[in-house]
Amino acid sequence: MSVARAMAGTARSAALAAALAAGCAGATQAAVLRSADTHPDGYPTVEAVKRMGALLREETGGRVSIVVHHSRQLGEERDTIEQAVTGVLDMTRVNLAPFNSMVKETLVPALPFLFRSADHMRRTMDGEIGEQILRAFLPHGLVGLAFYDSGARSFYNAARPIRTPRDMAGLRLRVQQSDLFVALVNALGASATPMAYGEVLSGIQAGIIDGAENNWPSYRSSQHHRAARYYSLTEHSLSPEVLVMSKRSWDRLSTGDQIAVRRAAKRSVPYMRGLWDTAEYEARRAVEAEGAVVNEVDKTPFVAAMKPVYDRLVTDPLLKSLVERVQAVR
Ligand code: GTR
Repeated sequence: MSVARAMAGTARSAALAAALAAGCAGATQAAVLRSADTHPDGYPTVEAVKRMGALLREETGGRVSIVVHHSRQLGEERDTIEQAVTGVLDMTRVNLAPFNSMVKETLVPALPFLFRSADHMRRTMDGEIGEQILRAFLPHGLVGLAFYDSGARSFYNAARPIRTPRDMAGLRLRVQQSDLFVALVNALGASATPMAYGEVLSGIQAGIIDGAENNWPSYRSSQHHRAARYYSLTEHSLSPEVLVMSKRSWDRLSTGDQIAVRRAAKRSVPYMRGLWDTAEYEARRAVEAEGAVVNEVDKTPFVAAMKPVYDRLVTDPLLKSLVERVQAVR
């Protein structure tokens, strides 16, 4: 690169930095955005939002930063969604499942066996389909900022390995508060119990439920593996995580700061994925070392059992076309 071009590039970046630091619409007060997460400190979603905060502070010359309230300090996911809608909280990182009834588009990426792989999920959520789903939060008082990985969710329970849907008969399994997840579990012959995440461990220990379903890092960090040691690799949903901001908090930011927030959120995604891949691997190794019994599953009958779930929940033309577009992503 010539010296002149390099200098022009530097001048452009300096001008952009100055514009962002000054805030384009005039709001110049320092803002500390409060963000919630159900997971403990160190979990990939928590670390990703911290990274986003560091990037944001850098881009805005220290004017906008983020503090992450992890470990459910601000309540269960449903509570934090409500707080963000009403503007009591600036941001929350949750799974798409608790949004299924509020923002109908969020149902699609949570559908069982829709994504062929984590790569397929990433390509879909990084593209126009992901952007469309992020935009769908706006009429509900939220600004969709980014999707994070959540790996594949599988069933685990205290009673026995699940190899075929027949093994699910009679099991009481906790699901997220989403009609889709209730339908999914009931269609497989088990009995779905919607329950907040923070109540699952004591629910299994007290024998109110037999188990639940989740990805490796959550199975480990929640300690569920100690109470429900049979983990069966159904990998039935790759429902991603989403980071949303309160529209009320968003409106208080200058246009320049809004751009910086969006950019920092997007830039935290590859960082999160790096952490995620390591966390999945390590969580599986750790729970197995601590006695979890893992079994492979022939997914064919599980996939077949999902037909009535699709027939019942994917009736809206918008959702149908989204499903087809996801399937067409190569
Ligand atoms: C985790 C997810 C959380 C929450 C939790 C649950 O995998 O990261 O946001 O949805 O599952 O099952 O409630």
